[in-house]
Amino acid sequence: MSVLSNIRAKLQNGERLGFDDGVALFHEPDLLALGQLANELREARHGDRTFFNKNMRVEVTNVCVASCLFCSFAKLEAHMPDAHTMSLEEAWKELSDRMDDPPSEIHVVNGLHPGLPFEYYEELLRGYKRIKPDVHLKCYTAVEIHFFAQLYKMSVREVLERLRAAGLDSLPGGGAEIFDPEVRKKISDDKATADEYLDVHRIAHSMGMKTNTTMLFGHIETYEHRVDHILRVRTLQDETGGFQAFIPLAFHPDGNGMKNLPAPTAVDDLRTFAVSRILLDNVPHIKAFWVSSGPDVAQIALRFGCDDIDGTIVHETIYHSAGSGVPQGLTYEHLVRLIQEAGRVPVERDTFYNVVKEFPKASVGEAAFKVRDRKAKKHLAVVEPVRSLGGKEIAG
Ligand code: V47
Repeated sequence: MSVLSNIRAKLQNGERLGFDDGVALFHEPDLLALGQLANELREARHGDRTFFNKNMRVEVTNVCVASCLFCSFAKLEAHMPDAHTMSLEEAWKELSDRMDDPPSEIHVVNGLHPGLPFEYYEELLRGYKRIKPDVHLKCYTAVEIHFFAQLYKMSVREVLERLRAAGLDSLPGGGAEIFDPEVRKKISDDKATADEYLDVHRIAHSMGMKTNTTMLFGHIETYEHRVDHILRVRTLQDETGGFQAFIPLAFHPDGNGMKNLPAPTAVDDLRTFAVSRILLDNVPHIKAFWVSSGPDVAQIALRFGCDDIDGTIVHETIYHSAGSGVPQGLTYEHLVRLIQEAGRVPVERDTFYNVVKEFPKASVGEAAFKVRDRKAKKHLAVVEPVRSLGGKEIAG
């Protein structure tokens, strides 16, 4: 029996996959067969539905006391030339400027700034809720929450309670990196450990908060480390049930302490999405973050286990500092088209996966042709008169 048929048989018998199965899946040479298995599991949960939301990213400060090897975004100290901390007014303006087509979710991720008062973070949330009371605030990673607890001498629960009273709705998944202690020590020594990161999520879940979690892959870790990471997520999820989505993040090497490493390839991205879906039998959503994998790979990922694609994201900077050449945001229409052309049903969701709007499934190619038709008509409406005026041929 091949490795994959063996694993398929285990799943059919309701057996749970273990560490060795996970490693074997990463070594499976037949990428399409691996993707097929992940796709079956994805379709069993979600059919063709593919979720996305209208979100906005804000990074209010890149000042950071941690020195993660993979990070091209953080500047160590506030006086350094590219260090930047937004005033509350600047941060709020990011939302008030977009109130003609507002996001349903704001995702805030920051550096670990040693010099701001805790009230800054509370007031940031209050201000966003004043501007848009129903906006969902998915703010501050578990690493930030752990840092706040240390810096402001509170327990993690107190930090979360105060932030929740100020408007915090859920936690994003950033800061997980790789849980294995040896790898973590090498790439991310001076911030929350894996246990501390997971503990913040455990406490948030116990307070009834939903959270996401991530894995940074494609740097110095091995397949074994990835499996270990995914299984630690699965174990906590067994305990709490509070994770909504798992997001594998492909490492970007530009401008950081691991710049000599190659970025993971598309095949590695797809394999990692697929194995995540297969192993994480208790996390409802596997999210492709198109900023990290690129829109093209994220689109294919929708057939390799992913059922969610993040998001319309206005204003991303972490990946752009690390050399990502993709746009800073995708329009709503672009995302819908990307999902439809993958043969899926686009579903705009809120942060808790309630349906905001469900689109029809387009026949393959239809979505592409529609957009091209519309754009071509617009283009020809401009080009044709110019042609007839000058009588000159226009290139193309
Ligand atoms: O924690 C930083 C990662 C994360 C690099 O919760 C890098 O819905 C690759 O967590 N190459 C922030 N990755 C982004 C994040 C996230 C993204 C989308 C959705 C959600 C969610 C969360 O980005 C950081 C870190 O792990 N990161 N630098 C880099 N050079």
